[in-house]
Amino acid sequence: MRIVVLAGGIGGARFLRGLKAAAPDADITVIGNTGDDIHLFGLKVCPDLDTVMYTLGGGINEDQGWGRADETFRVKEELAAYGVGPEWFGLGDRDFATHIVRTQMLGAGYPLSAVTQALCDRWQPGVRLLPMTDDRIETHVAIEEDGEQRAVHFQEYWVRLRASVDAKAVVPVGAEQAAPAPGVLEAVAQADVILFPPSNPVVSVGTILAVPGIREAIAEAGAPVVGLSPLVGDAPVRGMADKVLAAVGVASTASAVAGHYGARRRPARDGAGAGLLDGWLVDTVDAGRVPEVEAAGIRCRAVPLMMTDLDATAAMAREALALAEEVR
Ligand code: GDP
Ligand code: FO1
Ligand code: CA
Repeated sequence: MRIVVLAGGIGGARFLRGLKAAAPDADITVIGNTGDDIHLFGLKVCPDLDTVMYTLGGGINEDQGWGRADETFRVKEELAAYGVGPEWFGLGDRDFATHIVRTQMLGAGYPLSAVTQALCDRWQPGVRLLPMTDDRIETHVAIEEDGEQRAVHFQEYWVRLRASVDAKAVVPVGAEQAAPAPGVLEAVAQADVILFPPSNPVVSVGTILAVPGIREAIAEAGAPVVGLSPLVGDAPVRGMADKVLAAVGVASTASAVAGHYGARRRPARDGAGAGLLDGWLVDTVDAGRVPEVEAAGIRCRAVPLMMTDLDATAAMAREALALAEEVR
C-alpha cells in the first residue's frame, strides 16, 4: 500500500511513528513542510524536515519533540560571547552538524530534495521524506507590536514571542513562485491513501497546500483523503494552531478545521464541495462535532486522538486507514 502523508513537525512526526507501526509493510512518502525554514549564522535550518527525520530515525529529543537527544549548546554560547544572535533560537551542537552538511550541499548545487535524501541516508527514517518544494518559501506572520504593524518570521512569532500576540495574517512568502519538489506530484497521483496527520492546519499542512499544484493534485487524486484533528476539546494539544487559525478566519474546533479543508467532490456522495477531505477523525471528547462535519459532506468518526504512546498512536493510524477504506 502506498501512503502519502503531508507533515509538519512534532504532530506529523509522532503520527508517522504510529503509522509505521500500524502499517509496517506500507510504502510511505512524507511531503514535509519547509515554510518553517530559517537561515541563521549562514546556515539553512529546516525544523520540520529535521523533526520528522530525527523522530523516525531515533535521534530526537523525546521530551522536547524537536532538536537532538543528548544535546549541548557550546557553539551557541560561543556565538553569544561574540554578541551574535538570535539568542532566542536554540540550535544545539549536534543539530548544527546537520545544518552545516545541508548548507554545504546546497552551496555545491544540490537541491534540497537531494540533500534531504542524503541526510536520511544516515537516519534511515523508514519513509521517503520529500520537502514540499526545492524552492525557498518562508512563512511570515503579520503582528502588531508596540502599536506598530510588522511581519516577523514564523520562528520569531512562535519561539521569541511564543504566539503571545495575535496573528493578523499568515503569509507563505515565495509560495506563488514555488514548484513541488521532484516526486511530490507523482507520489500523490500514485497513492492508495492520502493522510493529513494532526499537523498544524495553517502553518504546516496549509503551507504545503500553498505550493502551486499540490492542492490540485490532492483534490484530483484517485486515493481517499483522510485527516486527523490536531484540535482536541476546541484547543490545540500543543502549539499555536488557535492563533494562526484565527488569522485565517477559522474557529478553533475540530469541525471548523475539517470545514476549512473542505469536502472533496466525489460523485458517490451528496452535498460535497470542491475541497480536499473524504474522511475526518475527531477525538472522542469532540464526538458532538461529528454531525457538523458529516453535514459538510465529510465522513467523520470520533476516536481517541491523543498520541500518548506508540500503541495509542498506531491505533489512530489504523482508524484513519479504516476510514479511508470506508470512503474509497
Ligand atoms: P509542529 O511543526 O512541530 O508545530 O508540528 P505539526 O504541525 O506537525 O503538528 C502540530 C499540531 O500537532 C498542533 O496543532 C497540536 O495540536 C497537534 N498535536 C500534538 N500532539 C497531538 C496529539 O497527541 N493529538 C492530536 N490530535 N494532535 C496533536
Ligand atoms: N522550538 C522552540 O520552541 N524553541 C527553540 O529554540 C527551537 C529551536 C529549534 C531548533 C531546531 C529545530 O529543528 C527546531 C527548533 N524548534 C524550536 C522547533 C521549531 O520552532 C519548529 O518550527 C516547530 O515545528 C514549530 O512549528
Ligand atoms: Ca513546524
